[in-house]
Amino acid sequence: QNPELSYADRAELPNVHPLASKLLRLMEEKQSNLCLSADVTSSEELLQLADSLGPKICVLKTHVDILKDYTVALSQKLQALAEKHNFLIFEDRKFADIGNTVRHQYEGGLYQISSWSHIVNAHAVPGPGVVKGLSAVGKALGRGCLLIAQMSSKGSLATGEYTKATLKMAEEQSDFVIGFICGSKIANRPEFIHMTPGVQMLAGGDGLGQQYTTPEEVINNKGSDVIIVGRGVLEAPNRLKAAESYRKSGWDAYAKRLGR
Ligand code: 5FU
Repeated sequence: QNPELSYADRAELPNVHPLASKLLRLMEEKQSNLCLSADVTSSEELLQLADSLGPKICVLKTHVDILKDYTVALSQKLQALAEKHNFLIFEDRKFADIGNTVRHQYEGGLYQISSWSHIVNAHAVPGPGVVKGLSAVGKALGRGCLLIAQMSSKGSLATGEYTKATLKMAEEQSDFVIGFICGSKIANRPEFIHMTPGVQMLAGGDGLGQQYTTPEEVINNKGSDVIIVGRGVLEAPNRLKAAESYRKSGWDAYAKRLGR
């Protein structure tokens, strides 16, 4: 087993994707492996969250199709906040169609996701064409994609051989795939970034199939790189305090994993 590389070391690897490198570098700078899942339904609240919690996070994850009042101006303001606070934007669109369709869904429609989201994700179920279609739009823009190798929800079918096949798909298109949505580290290539949803301070679930693991378990024991936290922060009485405590837990678990 190789000694564990730091995020900063991984940012400098010769074959790392430029976007992954940028993310790894800003994680080290901000001492944050926290991705906020900003699952709110008003643009104003989304912008307020991005501005107030921006300093604590490495990635802001959005579901723009749950907003009741999406406008182009919102995406421009989000980009400005990403610059201001040095985080990346990840639209959790979960593309899952043939290459030609996802190409249009990524570039066009109401949301024009490729124009503002640094990172998107895709299910592996259609086969490699889904990545080819997204890459046809996003590669020239310097964007990157995460493949959904595992899901946090109970009874997920993304397990075993499916997860392995997803890993292979990523390896074959590593000029656009920067990593995975997964429950634990699945790839040995340190260039890939592992991001894990289903994180709260207390293990448990939500009654609709979501399953929660703790930051310590995800980062230190499962070897993932980024914790994705939604309601753990959003439903806290003080969101800023909650974000800081997730940032600290995630970072402490990383330091422990490195033996620092
Ligand atoms: F791919 C996945 C997954 O496997 N589980 C998830 O929970 C994505 N998610 C997203 O992470 C989900 O759509 C929510 O946006 C977020 C988790 O939110 P929570 O409030 O922390 O449960």
